[in-house]
Amino acid sequence: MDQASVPIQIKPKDYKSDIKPVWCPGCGDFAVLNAITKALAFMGQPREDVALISGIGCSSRIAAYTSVYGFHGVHGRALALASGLKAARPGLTVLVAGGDGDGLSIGGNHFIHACRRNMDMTYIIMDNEVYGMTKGQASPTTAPDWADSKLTPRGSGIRPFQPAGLALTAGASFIARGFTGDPNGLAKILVSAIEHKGFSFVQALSPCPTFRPEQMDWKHQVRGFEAGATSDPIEAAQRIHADDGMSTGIIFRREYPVFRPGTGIDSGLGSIESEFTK
Ligand SMILES: Cc1ncc(C[n+]2csc(CCOP(=O)(O)OP(=O)(O)O)c2C)c(N)n1
Ligand code: SF4
Repeated sequence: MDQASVPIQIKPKDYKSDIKPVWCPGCGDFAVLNAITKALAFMGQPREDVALISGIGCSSRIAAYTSVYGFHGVHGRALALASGLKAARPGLTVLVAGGDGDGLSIGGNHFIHACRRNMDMTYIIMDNEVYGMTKGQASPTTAPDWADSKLTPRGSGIRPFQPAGLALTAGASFIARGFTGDPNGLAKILVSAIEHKGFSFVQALSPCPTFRPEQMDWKHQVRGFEAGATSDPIEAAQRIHADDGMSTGIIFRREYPVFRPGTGIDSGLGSIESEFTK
């Protein structure tokens, strides 16, 4: 093998930007950043072939901390941005990341439709069961009796979403849960998610020590799913709902038709476009 054909090894740190994260000490989001960079290095993904799109929130700052293409977008609109990007540049590996508030509250509608649309991208929700950036309000994954917020001093009284169950019902073709206390396990999940053809949803349990200090105990509560991934949605639903939300691993993986804009029903946009280029 001559010198020129030796593949250049890209290291995890090469996927990090020079910007120092402003996350609080102990924030789980550091480990998500590490897991993403490890996964990309393991896959040898050229940086110019990857884009990381995010919304707004502490977790969504992640786009600025990597050296791949990035877009730190609008609250709740990361998936809309990412879908447009994937439509325009189908060859890019598109990663999307943000918080549980960003993805399930203001962005909830985009989430369910992204699941059913099944475009080939990987969506990571960094779930800390709180709005961190706006100083600790209840999110759609917060337990109804969490009463440490001034806005909900007696708890919200609202039952939380189960993100994996929501993704399954909405039609996601890859569903997994990882934990930031196990960044290598999370990186492995991310490799499988990126390799999967279709919409991959990864819920990363990512503690917020500032507004949810009790989450530091998650390391004692998290365990692996006993059974591996299933391709049976009914079995997956049973597993998700029988679980307390603390089991990690790939839950569901199945081949569904992948939506590639422009290859399905003719939207008529092509002929409108050609009018302008005459
Ligand atoms: C349209 C709009 N509405 C509200 C906000 C205020 N806002 C900024 S971040 C945020 C929630 C962040 O929580 P989450 O997405 O869970 O991320 P975290 O900060 O916990 O990582 C909100 C409500 C905003 N920036 N834009
Ligand atoms: S407030 Fe919470 S989510 Fe935001 S950076 Fe600090 S620890 Fe992380």
